[in-house]
Amino acid sequence: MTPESLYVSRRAFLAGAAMAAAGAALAACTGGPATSPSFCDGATASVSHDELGDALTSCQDITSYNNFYEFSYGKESVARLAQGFKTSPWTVTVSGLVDKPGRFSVGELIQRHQPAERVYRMRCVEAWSMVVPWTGFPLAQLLEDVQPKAEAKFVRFVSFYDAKQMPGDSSLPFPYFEGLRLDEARHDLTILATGLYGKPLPPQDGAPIRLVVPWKYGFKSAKSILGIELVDKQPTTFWSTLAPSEYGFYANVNPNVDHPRWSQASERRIGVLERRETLLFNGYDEVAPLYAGMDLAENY
Ligand SMILES: Nc1nc2c(c(=O)[nH]1)N[C@H]1C(S)=C(S)[C@@H](COP(=O)(O)O)O[C@H]1N2
Ligand SMILES: [Mo]
Repeated sequence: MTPESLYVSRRAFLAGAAMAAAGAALAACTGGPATSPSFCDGATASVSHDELGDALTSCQDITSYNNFYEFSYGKESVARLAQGFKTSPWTVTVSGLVDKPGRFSVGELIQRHQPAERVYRMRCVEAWSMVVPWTGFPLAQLLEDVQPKAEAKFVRFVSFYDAKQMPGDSSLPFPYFEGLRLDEARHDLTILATGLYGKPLPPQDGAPIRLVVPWKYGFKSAKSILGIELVDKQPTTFWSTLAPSEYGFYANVNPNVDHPRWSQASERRIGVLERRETLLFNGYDEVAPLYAGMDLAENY
């Protein structure tokens, strides 16, 4: 080796080590190793900030720090374990108390409802949050198509489950199930998301179609939905079945109602150092009329 090649390679080595250290520090504070960069190559959003002035969370963080228990308890391993998840073909069944039940392929739903960008804050009950540029369409549009009967008062959502493809803890009561009051489901903020950062959803974020209810804790936003059912009684939910004292049906983001294990007064925005105060309804004040006269501590 010539002195120059030694010098150059040593310099490259040092630069590489510095990069690796910086990368490790970044991973430590944002919660994990990056996913395959390919999904985020060419990721696009029309804005860099939400309407409150908060920066979008990076594509890398949104796709590598995930709660999806069908795959794993470990947020940082979901992306890897979900890589081969088969999400096509995929049909969503809408049934129950409706005049026009139907089965819709995700392709048909996209054709008919023309998903558009919706930048929403996403607040997990574990007190971390993100700002995500989803692509989606109002659930209200799909409900309009199936025509709920007068007796329909709630909407139930059921996720996909296949133990062969999903190596998470099979003693949990999968498939994951969730619910909304019909008026919540019809609110314009409630969307079915089919993409993020301008691309079809990656498996770890709930491909090919997931619910997003931005004023509620993240666990309400069921991923990889197969079934939507209109019912007359308040449905049970995955988390309130597992731990009724910890997770209620409403799960509205509320700084004044603590979870037994997590104060909800403040939150950690992924990729941002300082904690921030939690906002009532996650800052979506327009949903307040849905809960007029309701005790939000009792209806947690
Ligand atoms: N089917 C299913 N949906 C789910 C979950 C899950 O484990 N399984 N986790 C929920 C929780 S706790 C959160 S915080 C969000 C996380 O969504 P994200 O990984 O896209 O940020 O998904 C929700 N939807
Ligand atoms: Mo969550």
